[in-house]
Amino acid sequence: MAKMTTQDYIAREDKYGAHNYHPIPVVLTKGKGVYVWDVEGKRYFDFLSAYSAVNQGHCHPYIIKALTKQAKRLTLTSRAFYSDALGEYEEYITRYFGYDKVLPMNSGAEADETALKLCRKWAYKVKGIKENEAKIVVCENNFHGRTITIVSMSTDPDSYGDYGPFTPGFIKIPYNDIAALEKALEDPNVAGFLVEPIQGEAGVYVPDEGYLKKAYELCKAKNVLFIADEVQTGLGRTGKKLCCDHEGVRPDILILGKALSGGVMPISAVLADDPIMLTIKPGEHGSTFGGNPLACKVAIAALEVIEKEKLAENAARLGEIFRSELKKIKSDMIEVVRGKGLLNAVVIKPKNGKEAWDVCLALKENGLLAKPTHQHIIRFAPPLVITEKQLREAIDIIVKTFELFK
Ligand code: IF1
Repeated sequence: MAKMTTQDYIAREDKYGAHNYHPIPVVLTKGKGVYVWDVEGKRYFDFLSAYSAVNQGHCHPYIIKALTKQAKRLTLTSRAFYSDALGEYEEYITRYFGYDKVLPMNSGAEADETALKLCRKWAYKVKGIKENEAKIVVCENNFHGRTITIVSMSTDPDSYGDYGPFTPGFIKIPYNDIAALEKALEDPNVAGFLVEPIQGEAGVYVPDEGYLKKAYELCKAKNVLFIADEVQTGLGRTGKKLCCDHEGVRPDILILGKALSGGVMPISAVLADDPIMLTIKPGEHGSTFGGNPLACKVAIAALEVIEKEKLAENAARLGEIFRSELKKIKSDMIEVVRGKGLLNAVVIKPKNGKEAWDVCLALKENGLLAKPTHQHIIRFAPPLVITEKQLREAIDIIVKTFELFK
């Protein structure tokens, strides 16, 4: 049979797969570190990192070793029984982030859902809010996942359109707006404030210096839980272990996902101290794969890599270089460059009918993969293992590509 081409692979996916994505037309078959290869053998810099799930680089050998070793021993017991791996992981991750306990889940959305349930349970059992009256404050332009309750919090019609009726109990306020939060917290039924320390999907919106700290203090003053969704911003991505660390904020509930597995399988987690975590009793929450032995060993390895290879420090240093080099580019298509650590974005001003999508297609031709979000914003987020030499090569590709749109 003739070798399949890129078009053949795309046509097959189109025929048999749901059309819930519109990918950049490249078919990947191999990944290693900061590079991915397509089926034609072409190598690319991966500047999306699976939306920050492969902070440790593609197929990191240390993580793959942990995966393959455990995969031959025991992958899943369910929580009907104990396993030797779960307690080891629970102790490791709670010490790593400084919390009493962890509730292990699989996808980021499941972790966000778990955090919402924890917050409501705490509202009724501890804060004393009347049953079914608890409210949670969220920010406009948020992204926390794709379940019906999570899109009930969304202000993006692409996320919530035609998925009603929606889960009640959410108050939406502008992001990075302390006055709006202060006003919302006057409602005595508010139990929690769920926020992304940087809004990723919205286009890498970095809030004002001090926003997270002030927000945290307002929540504490009103006995409201500060819930940080660090699924995308956590695990070294913004130049610190957690993005909240930039402001010394310790969330009451911490939500992790994506790079918690180094991109080898879905692993997410919710961390909290006993007064919150122990409000959920046996049989009141769970999941078949949550805390499976394979995930436990993979997550320990993924976290070890972040520490041992100083990925947060690398992200902080190289992020500065990235933003300063991109700000030098003379292009009337570049409106603004913003970000923190190696979570960055460029806002594109359309020109002669060309927009962010066209720039991404040209970047692909030049050997770098990135994808627009919200039409005009290109997110640049390479694996945190990238070296300065590789980063400068990638910057050269970006500079060269914008030259094409002069
Ligand atoms: C898609 C976005 C990024 C997240 C935050 C929870 C989740 C995500 C802050 C849910 C997931 C992913 C989902 C993926 C694309 C990607 C994405 F554009 F959708 F929003 F990264 F910005 N909290 N984000 O960013 O985690 O259930 O996906 O494991 O749905 O297209 P998940």
